[in-house]
Amino acid sequence: MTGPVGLRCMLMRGGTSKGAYFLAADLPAEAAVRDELLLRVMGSPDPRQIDGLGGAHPLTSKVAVVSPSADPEADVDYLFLQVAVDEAEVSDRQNCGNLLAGVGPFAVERGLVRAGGSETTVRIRMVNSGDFATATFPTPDGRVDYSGDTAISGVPGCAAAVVIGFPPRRGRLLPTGNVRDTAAGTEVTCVDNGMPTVLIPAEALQVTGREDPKDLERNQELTARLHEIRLAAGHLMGLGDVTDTTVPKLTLLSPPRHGGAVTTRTFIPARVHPSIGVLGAAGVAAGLRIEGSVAHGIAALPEDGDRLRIEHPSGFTDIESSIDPAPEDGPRARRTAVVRTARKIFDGTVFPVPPTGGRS
Ligand code: NQM
Repeated sequence: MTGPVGLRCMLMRGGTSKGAYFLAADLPAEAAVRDELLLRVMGSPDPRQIDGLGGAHPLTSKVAVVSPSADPEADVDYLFLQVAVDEAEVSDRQNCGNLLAGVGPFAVERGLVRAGGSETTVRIRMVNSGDFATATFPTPDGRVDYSGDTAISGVPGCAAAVVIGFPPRRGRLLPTGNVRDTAAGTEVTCVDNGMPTVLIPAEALQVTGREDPKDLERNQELTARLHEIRLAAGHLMGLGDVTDTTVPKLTLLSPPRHGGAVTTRTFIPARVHPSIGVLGAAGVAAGLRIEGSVAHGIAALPEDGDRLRIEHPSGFTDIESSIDPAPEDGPRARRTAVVRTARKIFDGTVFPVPPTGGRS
């Protein structure tokens, strides 16, 4: 009998998600070999992920792979991998702005970046999209301090703030080139501010947009219609056949109920997000600001300033967002900033299910 082979791994909550963080050097270099190993680390495919680290939901079945960056504009590279729960699939086709919140602290913990005084800013290249971000967090005494009094909706208790900033994006905010498109007979706005997202007025689908996520997931007529819209929008957005991919996401919009700018329910894309993703929120915020988008007549934009409040099932996300409305080839995101928190849960060695499935 041979002993199990372990891997160095840190489990962290990043924003409202949870994932396994690895140094790229601790994983196989070849993507197919790495992904097969990560399935065994997370316990997929299995609806309960009972034999691995995964938490039986897309938001707790995530992996961040971090390495020193060769890009002079970044300290570290961050590759996000979505590990499917009940399918043997690992995808690099989407980003994750929530796990992003843990990347800076992880880089300091692993010695990739030196803590710089009472707080540290880490410059991050998001490998999935080529976008950049900065993350600033407290590092008194040269160590990451996760404790603080910042609360974010969807996470009990408080922790230290991780301030995330996104510089102007090179990509177009409107991937179809249109402010509105018709997808499977429904008028939508397709937006990409780091996460391809289809904005849909909830009213157009005969729902209020205030429903409980579980009720929306159970509504078969609604989910069938959303599936059609997503397939059509995927083609319009240049993403090809999106049947088996996790992007684009779909966000239902309805008027705000608690003084914010808009109420949202986001399909990611099968499950309904218990809150909203960071880049998902960035897309909604930008979409709200685009003249003529489907958000008009639904959203209540603040009179001034970049900050707006996106309401979602577990509370709200405040996000700062500004756009350049009229370059020649359509609006672009100027700047986006959001506050998250992150926490180291465990640091150690993970033992993946053996390749034999445990048979000797
Ligand atoms: O949009 C969920 C999450 C996300 C992604 C998803 C995210 C983002 O909440 O930036 O963070 O849309 O699959 O982790």
